[in-house]
Amino acid sequence: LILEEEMRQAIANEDFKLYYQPLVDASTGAINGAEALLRWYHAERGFVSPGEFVPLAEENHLIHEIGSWVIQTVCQQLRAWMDQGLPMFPVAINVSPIQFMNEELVAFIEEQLNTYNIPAKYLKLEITEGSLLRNEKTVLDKLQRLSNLGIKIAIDDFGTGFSSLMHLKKFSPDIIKIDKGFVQSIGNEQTIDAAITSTVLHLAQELNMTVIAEGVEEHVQLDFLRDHHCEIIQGFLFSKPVPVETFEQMLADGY
Ligand code: G
Ligand code: G
Ligand code: MN
Ligand code: NA
Repeated sequence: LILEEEMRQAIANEDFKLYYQPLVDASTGAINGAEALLRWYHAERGFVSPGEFVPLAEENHLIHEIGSWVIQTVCQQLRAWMDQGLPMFPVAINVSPIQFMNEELVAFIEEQLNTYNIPAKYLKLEITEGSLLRNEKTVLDKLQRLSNLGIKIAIDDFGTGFSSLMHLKKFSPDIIKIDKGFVQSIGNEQTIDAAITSTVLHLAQELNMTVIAEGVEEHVQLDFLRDHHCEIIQGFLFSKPVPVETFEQMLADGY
């Protein structure tokens, strides 16, 4: 059992790290973005998965503090890359539905962009359909303000939530991340998953939205996605989430 106190300690000790998973241009294989993912290294337990501690942090509301650390750390990292003169690309951050309850969220993000002098187009926010379920009006208002700043919004795990298509109508995201559950079944005789994937790709083209296919592990999936004009892919076929040093090495090696 992870205790709230341990999480507070981890924040204070900076035991949290961000890993980066490359996003790749489906046709060229070049890195054209990254998703920042939290990792917690615990002295006794080893790595604790965010799948385990994020739900707890949402319950005890430490997600506000952890989430702010993620936003600041990504802005700081983007600034370091810009200062190194690297060719730039957007980095995506996962934002919990609980963070949208915070009235300071939009102002905090804007402040961090200003502090590190980061163009808003380099920051993407990934929200889940769950974010759109509660206090709909205030969440939509925050998303609109973020969008007005020039920040791109992605719907994460698309298709696994409740009333996915209704959410597309109420809130037009820039990006749809089709859930890895659908993508992973392509090529494994799960014709319904392939049909859902191609339908989402077609729908997104009609609506002028970008699709990111996550969970791409096999060549047969990549081929299918290319054939259906998916532009961006993410998955173990290309790379797992890696520490920043490894990610920078991949960039330097010309991936
Ligand atoms: O990286 P991994 O596959 O272990 O992620 C498990 C879950 O934790 C995913 O749903 C992912 O979106 C979530 N997660 C990872 N990093 C963050 C983060 O910085 N903030 C939030 N809210 N969720 C995260
Ligand atoms: O919920 P969210 O989409 O934010 O979760 C992102 C997590 O998905 C990443 O942290 C990573 O651990 C996991 N992931 C990314 N690519 C793959 C993949 O190809 N296969 C599997 N099984 N998991 C993946
Ligand atoms: Mn995500
Ligand atoms: Na996802």
